[in-house]
Amino acid sequence: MAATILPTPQRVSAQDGRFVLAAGVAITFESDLALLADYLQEYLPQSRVAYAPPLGRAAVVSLTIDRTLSGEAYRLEVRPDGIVIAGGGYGGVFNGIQTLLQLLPPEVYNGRLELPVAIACRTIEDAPRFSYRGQHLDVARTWMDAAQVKRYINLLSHHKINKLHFHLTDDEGWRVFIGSHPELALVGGFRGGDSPIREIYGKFGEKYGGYYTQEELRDIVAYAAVRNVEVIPEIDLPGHSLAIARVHPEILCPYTPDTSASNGYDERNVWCVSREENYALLEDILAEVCAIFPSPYFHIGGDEVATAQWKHCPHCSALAHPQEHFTERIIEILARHGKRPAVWNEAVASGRLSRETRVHAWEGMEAPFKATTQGYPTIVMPGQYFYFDMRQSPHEDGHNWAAIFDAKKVYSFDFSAFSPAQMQRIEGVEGAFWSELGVSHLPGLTDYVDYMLFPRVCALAELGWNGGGRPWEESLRALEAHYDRMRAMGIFFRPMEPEVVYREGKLVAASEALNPGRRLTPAVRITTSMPVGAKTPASGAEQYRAALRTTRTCLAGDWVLFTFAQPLAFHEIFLKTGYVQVPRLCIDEGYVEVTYDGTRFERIGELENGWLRFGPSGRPIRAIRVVATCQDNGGSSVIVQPLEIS
Ligand code: TNX
Repeated sequence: MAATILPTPQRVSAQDGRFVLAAGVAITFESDLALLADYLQEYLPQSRVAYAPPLGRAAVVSLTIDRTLSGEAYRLEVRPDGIVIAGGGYGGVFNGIQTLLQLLPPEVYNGRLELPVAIACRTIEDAPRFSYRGQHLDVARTWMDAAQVKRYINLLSHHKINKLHFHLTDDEGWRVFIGSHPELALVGGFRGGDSPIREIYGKFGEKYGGYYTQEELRDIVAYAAVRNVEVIPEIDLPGHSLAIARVHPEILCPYTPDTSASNGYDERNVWCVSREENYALLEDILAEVCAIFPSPYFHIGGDEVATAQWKHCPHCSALAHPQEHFTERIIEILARHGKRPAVWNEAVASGRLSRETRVHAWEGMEAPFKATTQGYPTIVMPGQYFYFDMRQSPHEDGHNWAAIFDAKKVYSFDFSAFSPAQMQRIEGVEGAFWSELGVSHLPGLTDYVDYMLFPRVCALAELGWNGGGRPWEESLRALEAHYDRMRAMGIFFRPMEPEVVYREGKLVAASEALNPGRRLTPAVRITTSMPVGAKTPASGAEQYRAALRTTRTCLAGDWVLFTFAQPLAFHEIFLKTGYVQVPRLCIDEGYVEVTYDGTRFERIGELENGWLRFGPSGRPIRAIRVVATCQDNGGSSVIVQPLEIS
């Protein structure tokens, strides 16, 4: 089962027996965990939060702290009499809850979970490889309102992502309301129309934009905190500052730019680093933003500074290192407000900035190599693996300057390229979502962002949790088993491209996992002793398309028979009852037989969690029969998946 929890837990040990999660189950908690008890209760609406352990032998899900574990580590025990989630801290308990949700049917994510649910007993001991598992969101180019941002926080948190890098300002918009300078958001939050910021990126002929009030931002922060997500704000400085420069042109270097190519429009977007008043304005801005976000870090940008603007400046041109000069001043301001700086890798190019500075290394593999060698705490995010604004195949939408790649490539990221000393500097990984192209896709809908983020975020989550290195086939299986969960979460995700093969005069498209290059789909008839639902007939499984579902539970002696039209030679057959991702609605106990002559059956193995994977025994087989030995599977039907034959 372990393979289907995403990200993969470190250790899972199966035990005998099962726990039946039934309506009325009590959630008990240690005092610091009240928020999490309420959180879990939202996913288990038929449960009740109990302020004291219930008397007697009532079943409980209990949330506790175990100080011997590290903060985000947890131990999840499913025992016959209840479930215990022990975390090193709040984050650990949260992570344990996410794993528990994944042990339940996907409907747990859309409010349609039906109880009771039987969960096989096991102990999961788990902890993340990296403390920083982040996703960046650019809300400057495409405006996303607070509800959209919260939705992403929630989706990320289900994948144990624990940082949101919130890119709040850029050339195209200023998205945070600053009380001491309201014009920044009121004017600078919009482009086109009567705004001094001209229209761009798929939004033409209308005024476009938006900003967050400080109340909304505090609400986002609190919502994220419940979900173990730290929100790290970014005000991108000293470049990428066109929006604020159009509202306050006096922050630019004092020279008259040549605007003949831009119809008189001043396109300069870099702060003058020599103008003293700029630091007072920045102090006003940063002080307010620091107060909103409790994160110990503040991202101050530093990327892609158009340094030519300083060369034209009578003052800045005299400075040997204008960007460092500026960054050091900003770091001083942040320090006064109790924050440490984070920057894009360009800002530490010379290596002279303090080693307190966290570096987001995006410019190829060289960037994280260099930053870690220099001794900076580093977030690994080279564009060709982590820029989820890149297109996923040549014919899809997205940028392509860093690479064209899908989730498979994200999974393939190889940390062994770093030395042990470098690894010590790596705090974790981050995906980036830059949104220049988002506005062309109905920005009020989240479909485009969903499509670009998922399932690449799933791969990011796996890398951040485990450091990667698993065989692709295993990751793909776990990912495809996760599709139903993403569907239930309402994610408009991009499935992995199917593999297309030419077979028996037809082009056949199939998932790569179901068809690792050599999947067989021999003609088969499926019959069973149990009544089959009209909407879930045997024909779907016979065509290897959909699962069969009965209309009652299984009793001892019930059987399912797969009869092949031709004797079948094979390498491996994966026979699965129950949901793809959880051992529920399966034939809990039973055995599997095959026949070589069509009449005499030989027993070849027992079901485990409703599954059996078996190899050939020399002769082609004519039929497979599964026979139940259990009375009742705790549900109201039995699911039989199409055979996976290679
Ligand atoms: C580079 S990455 C940028 C962004 C763009 C992105 C597009 C970085 C720090 N700067 O401003 O949106 O490329 O992929």
